[in-house]
Amino acid sequence: MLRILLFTLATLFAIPAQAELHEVEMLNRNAQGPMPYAPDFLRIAPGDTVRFVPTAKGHNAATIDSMLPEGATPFKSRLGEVFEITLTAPGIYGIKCSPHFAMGMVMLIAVGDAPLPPTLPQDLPPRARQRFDEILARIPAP
Ligand SMILES: [Cu+2]
Repeated sequence: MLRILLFTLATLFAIPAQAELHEVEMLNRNAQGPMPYAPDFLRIAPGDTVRFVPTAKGHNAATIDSMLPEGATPFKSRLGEVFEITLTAPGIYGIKCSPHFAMGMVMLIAVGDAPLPPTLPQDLPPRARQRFDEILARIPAP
């Protein structure tokens, strides 16, 4: 009995926390308005994976250069394809749909307990800035 208990404890401590998979739909419209990611905000653990699903055609997911954490690798998925990315570098990632950036198709991903950005970069299209402002006003601080 003791051996079983010790084995169980050793197994529990040997396995790191299970990395999670988070799904984001890419849509043409929902209650948030046109061209949304759903959800448009995720807070995930370092090592978790985000799967972008093209529920509607013609969308993708790409990092925004001015909203990429230090040490993070930029990415850009192909239009209309399911895309999975594992994020390890902590921080706040701004994500855009390449063809619909100007229409405000953006989302935020917080990896780890990174604080939310106090200001947004200057180079955002007005509608992207507006949607980021809406997201930031809605979500709780870490
Ligand atoms: Cu799009």
